[in-house]
Amino acid sequence: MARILITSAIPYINGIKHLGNLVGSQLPADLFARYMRARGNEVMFICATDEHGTPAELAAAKAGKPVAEYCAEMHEVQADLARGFRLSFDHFGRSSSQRNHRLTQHFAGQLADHGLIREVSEKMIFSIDDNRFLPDRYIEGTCPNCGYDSARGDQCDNCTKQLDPTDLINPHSTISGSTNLEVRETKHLYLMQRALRDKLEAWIDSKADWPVLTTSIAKKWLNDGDGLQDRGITRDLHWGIPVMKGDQPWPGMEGKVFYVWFDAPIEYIAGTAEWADANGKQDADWERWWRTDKGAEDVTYYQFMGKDNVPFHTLSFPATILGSGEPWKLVDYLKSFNYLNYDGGQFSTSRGRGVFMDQALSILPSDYWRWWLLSHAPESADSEFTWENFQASVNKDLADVLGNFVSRVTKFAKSKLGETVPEGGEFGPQETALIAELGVRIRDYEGYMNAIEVRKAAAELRAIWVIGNEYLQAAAPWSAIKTDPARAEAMIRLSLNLIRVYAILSQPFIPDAAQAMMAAMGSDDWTWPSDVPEAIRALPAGHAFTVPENLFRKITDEERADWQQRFAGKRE
Ligand code: B3M
Ligand code: ZN
Repeated sequence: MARILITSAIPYINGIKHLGNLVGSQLPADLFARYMRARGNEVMFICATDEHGTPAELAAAKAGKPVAEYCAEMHEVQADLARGFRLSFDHFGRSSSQRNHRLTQHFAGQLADHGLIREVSEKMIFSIDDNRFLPDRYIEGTCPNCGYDSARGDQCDNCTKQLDPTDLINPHSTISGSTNLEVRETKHLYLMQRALRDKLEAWIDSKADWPVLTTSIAKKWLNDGDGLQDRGITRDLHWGIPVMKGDQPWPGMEGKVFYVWFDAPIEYIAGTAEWADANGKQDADWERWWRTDKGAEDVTYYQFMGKDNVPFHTLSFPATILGSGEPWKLVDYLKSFNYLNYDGGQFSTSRGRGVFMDQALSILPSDYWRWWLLSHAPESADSEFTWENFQASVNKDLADVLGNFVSRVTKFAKSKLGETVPEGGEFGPQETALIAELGVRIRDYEGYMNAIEVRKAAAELRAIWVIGNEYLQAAAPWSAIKTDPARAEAMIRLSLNLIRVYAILSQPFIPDAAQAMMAAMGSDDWTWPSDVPEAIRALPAGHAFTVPENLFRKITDEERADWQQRFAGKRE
């Protein structure tokens, strides 16, 4: 039994995530967590909401709520959707937790003690009416280069010129529209990542087995001329983790908070501490997942995220960990994903384009989405959601292949042989061949799952469902029953057992359908079918089963057309 630590990138608090966000981190992480548990390993699976930063403040202001209240509410909304999608987190934490406050302040103190923090004075735009410093992208004005009147403080979208906010003509705050702005001097802390460059490079070089997507991004940032810059880790904001050196005040940093990307990955650790708190455990119980001096030396740590998050997880967060000089666990395997596009364009949160998690669950059960998303995960390249493809996958893979097998077997068995596993007949050459093929395919499936090759694992699982149908078609128990009833009984005994094996194998992808199949087989034995000849005999003759409700329904052409129209843009 191995010990497996799994974290998913933590979703921003400001709004409901779309299916592209889901398939880039939380969903594949859940697939892997479920699989690792099914194989009998000890798993700790952590996610959380990412609650700090300007976007959270602005979203709260837009909702007309104090930011703490907004975050608490949105956390519940996201937790509910996670349950709806059957995401099996051991804990779904909050980056605004006291645990994260203390750990973030602790890491900053450690980094300072190791000489890895320097103070920098900079000039920034302060909005007097908003009573706050404005990040570059919250300042707009006229481009000095092309005259475009909505150029942002960091760049003109019209002529692409890189800008400084002070270059803009007639600058104004995009928060209030106020032009009452002035340049003020402010001090910030910088994490001296450059000083850790060699350590980081050696560490990344030691990860020969990482996906190319992950290492290529890490290397690019490490080696690009100005790739590994020292990073500002503080901000002039009201909402966030107050800047402290451990539990001591940080002179000159009063009223400032840590940058959201500094505290967010620390929440992976804090979230595990929150898990301990929520379950009446001790510090030692979470530390044995994270501290290699306290039991984590035999933990294997996997992270899941979209490609845009890779630099923060291969450089910035490891710089925090390595720079602390303390024995915290570093990631062992980093699985990253490309983007999922939507019907000829991109998902867009601002324009409400595409399907969002709440909408998805309002039209179909989570298994339909889980299956499509995982079997089309954007691994080697970006992939695209289209309604045609979704309809075809659901109708073929789930309804025609898996659903149909379960329904044919159980209905035939019940009507001809009764509602218990039939007794007669030995397995013959056809059954032996099926068992052998199943054995080979399950080994392949395990190989893909262990390697987190999500699409290949889905294709293999589908192939495993297909061979059940092919067997049934070739064996034809409906004919055999007329001439050799004992043969037909043997076929049905095998097929009912196959349904239970399918439930176990499919559970990481489609947990609800797997539960329904297992319940219909009157079993609660989820033992992984490592030994196929044994697994295929687990339900003995005389064991009662029931015919389940239709596992999957088909998507009609009318529904498809309706949904396509409904989700094309502008969320109602
Ligand atoms: N919240 C970005 C995102 O949701 C960010 C991830 C943080 S991971 C520590 O894509
Ligand atoms: Zn311009």
